[in-house]
Amino acid sequence: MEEEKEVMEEREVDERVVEIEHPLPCLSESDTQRIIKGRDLFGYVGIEAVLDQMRRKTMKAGFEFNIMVVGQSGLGKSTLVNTLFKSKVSRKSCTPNYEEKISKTVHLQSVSHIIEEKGVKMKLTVIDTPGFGDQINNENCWEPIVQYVNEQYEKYLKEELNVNRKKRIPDTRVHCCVYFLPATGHWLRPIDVEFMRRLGKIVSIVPVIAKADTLTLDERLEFKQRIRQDLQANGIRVYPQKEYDEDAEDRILNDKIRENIPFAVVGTDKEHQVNGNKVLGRKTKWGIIEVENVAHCEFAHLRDLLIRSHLQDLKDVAHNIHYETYRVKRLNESNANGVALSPLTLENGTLEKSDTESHL
Ligand SMILES: Nc1nc2c(ncn2[C@@H]2O[C@H](COP(=O)(O)OP(=O)(O)OP(=O)(O)O)[C@@H](O)[C@H]2O)c(=O)[nH]1
Ligand SMILES: [Mg+2]
Repeated sequence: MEEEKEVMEEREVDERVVEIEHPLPCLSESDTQRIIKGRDLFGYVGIEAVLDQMRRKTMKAGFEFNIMVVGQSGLGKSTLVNTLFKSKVSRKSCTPNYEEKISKTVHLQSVSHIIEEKGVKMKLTVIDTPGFGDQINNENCWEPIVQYVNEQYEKYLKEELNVNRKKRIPDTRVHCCVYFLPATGHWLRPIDVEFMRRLGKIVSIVPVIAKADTLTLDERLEFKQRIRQDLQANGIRVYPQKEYDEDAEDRILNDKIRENIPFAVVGTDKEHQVNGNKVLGRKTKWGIIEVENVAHCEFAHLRDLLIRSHLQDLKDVAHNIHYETYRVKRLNESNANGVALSPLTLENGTLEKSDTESHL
């Protein structure tokens, strides 16, 4: 009897859980009138168990996450990625020899690692962009990056168009591009504006202020404000974009993130003892900057956005918005030309051709 009572109580709790309060986004208007709510069911059905099924499937298959880092040499890109994933997923820079230094152009390097935590496997690919913005003349230095992003969309599209499609198409598309702004305390430079204006149309960009420990709190606040103004004035789209908020709840959450962007971050690969606890930090003459302490810097906000709260959304936006825009454009092009898929050119995927002229 006792047991039965417990089961009954459990069911009552479950019923409240399965109750559908809002119409599901995938249901049409007429469907919504036929929703049978939890309290109208004769008993426990078990629909919610689908979440466990999804979880088991994802755990078995694992998932891919591809993150690109862009910014001048020495801004702490590799250090930050290593701090984000608490592992050595990106090699820190070693001083290049003179030859390498003068012949430097932007060339992309991607490195993949499998990271496993509590049975969940993630194939993380870090795409580094050494050489970006390091030249005296940085004209068109974003071109190899635009090309790389589009090439990955093209690869995916070709796989999708195959008659015999793979069960799972390997996903090399860039899910997120973290753009490193030097902590100058001034405003966006022309190269920042040009890069983000172009790339913001084809990929999710998350701008960050690098090495924020070099700014005072007032300087940081002012710099952040100025950058937000510059982003708006130049029509630059950064993640999370307002137009892709799915509902009011999303909007409230994302508005908070938008008010706080760009995150002023500090990276490190060292642990230090603070009050008997090990913390990730940078030791200075004046004390330890605790990287994950929100009172010290905004690294934790960035980590939460990229990994803990929006990782799946970044992948969804890459697939449903950016890849979709590319796919439609390419298929329209080939329909107009009457060929299967015309060769990929640099302009493919960038929305406005006039954009190719440089303002640097
Ligand atoms: N003060 C400060 N120094 C940092 C920070 N992050 C990294 N550094 C240091 O800056 C130097 C360069 O860091 P990297 O992570 O190699 O920089 P990178 O942007 O990957 O450089 P490249 O690979 O050459 O493009 C290293 O000595 C780091 O220890 C930070 O947040 N604050
Ligand atoms: Mg590096």
